[in-house]
Amino acid sequence: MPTYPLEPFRIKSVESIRLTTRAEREKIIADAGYNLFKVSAEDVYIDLLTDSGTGAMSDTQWSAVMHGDEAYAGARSFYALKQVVEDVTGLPYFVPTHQGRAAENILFAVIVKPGMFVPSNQHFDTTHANIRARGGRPVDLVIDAANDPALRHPFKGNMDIDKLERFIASVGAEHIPVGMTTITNNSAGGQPVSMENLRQTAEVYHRHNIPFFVDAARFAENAYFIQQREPGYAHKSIPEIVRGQFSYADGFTMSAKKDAIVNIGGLLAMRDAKLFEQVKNELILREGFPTYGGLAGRDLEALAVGLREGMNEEYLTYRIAQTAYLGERLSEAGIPIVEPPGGHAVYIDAGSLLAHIPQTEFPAQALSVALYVEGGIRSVEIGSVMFACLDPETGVMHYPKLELVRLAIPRRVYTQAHLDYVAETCIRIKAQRDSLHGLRIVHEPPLLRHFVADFALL
Ligand code: P70
Repeated sequence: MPTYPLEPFRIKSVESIRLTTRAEREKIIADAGYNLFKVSAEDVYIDLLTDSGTGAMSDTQWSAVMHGDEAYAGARSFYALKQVVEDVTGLPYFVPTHQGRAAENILFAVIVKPGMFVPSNQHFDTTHANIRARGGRPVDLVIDAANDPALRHPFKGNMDIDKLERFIASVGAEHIPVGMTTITNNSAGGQPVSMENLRQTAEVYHRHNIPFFVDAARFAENAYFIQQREPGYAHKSIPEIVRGQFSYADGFTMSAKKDAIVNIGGLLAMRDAKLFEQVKNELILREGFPTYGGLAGRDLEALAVGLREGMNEEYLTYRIAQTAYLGERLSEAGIPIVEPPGGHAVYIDAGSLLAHIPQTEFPAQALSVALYVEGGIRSVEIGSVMFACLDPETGVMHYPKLELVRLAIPRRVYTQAHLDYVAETCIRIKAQRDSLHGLRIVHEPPLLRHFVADFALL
């Protein structure tokens, strides 16, 4: 039996949750067009839709909120955040944004022109869509191991350096305004990227004069995996490893709603002073004055505290072990998951669990609907609903390699009993998996369809 880690905190404030009946849930999900994003949070018992903005802030963060300086320009809270961003990342220029996708929007608005390519290990959904929204082409060059859910690899999020070299040679560096890497890789299991791989990726980009930006949403969890798994890092502190990760980057986008444990916030940072000028102009147009971005002064304060708290080693030890606990409970019951369990989430390999449902009928969506009906658990599909897309040039539909259901664990929110309930619900679904059917889409928008599409059961 896997062991549950000891929590390095106690609970000061609680929020009620309610378990509905199965009959209620069947009606709720049908009314929501079988799309979990359209279900009211009140009708969800355990909400594993996302680890984004759903964490429990600490008493230190809540007290920082009261110190928020709401001045339009030059607020004290901005300077508090500036100090922390410089200390934690070492990058000299940054702007706050209201969340990660706003940072992406500003960066790509300034540097991506139609027809250009932006390679990464693997872009997540909003990054993918923001590149496409500017007429650019996102390209994923993760190592092949990432596409084999059962394979255990310590750094399954790594960029494939040979693929990257070949890709740059084939399209020409002049058509690549920026190269990226996502830490950890959220599209395929929340898997980490090694320090060595970050170094090599930076070396390749820089040899071709391509600026290297990190998508740093889960920078602290990635650093913890480096400490635990990469030779030479066991005795280094998390802040040292974090600085090391950022030392290779020319900039980063960050959704601070993840590892910085705030309910709203993002960052866009860079080393280049000229780029910073362009970014500030775009920011003023879209988000707000550069000392607040799209945030209130109190949000800046909570973020300044959260950036450091997210790197606390006792917290990270608990956090990663909590995810591993859920992953191990599922694997020992024979439920296929992306191995090893990732940082922020356990990803069920729905393509293999529901092998009787073809990719065109969305097996991972079918599983996420079943989790809701069976147990009031909300998960998210990371498969063809999220990532299948029509190639605008060839008219051919591209399907992702994996059909996953992600159980994302909000930070400092759920207990062992909650996760045991999740595991037991998954086990009951496995026992009746042959009775599950696929779905078809009855309505969808052109970009980021998973958020709003309607489905019908087949
Ligand atoms: C998630 C959320 C957001 C994200 C990310 C990476 C690596 C940028 C962003 C955008 C999105 C989501 C997905 C499914 C359900 C709910 C929410 N990821 N880069 O849960 O940041 O959301 O702040 O604009 O993971 O993984 P932001």
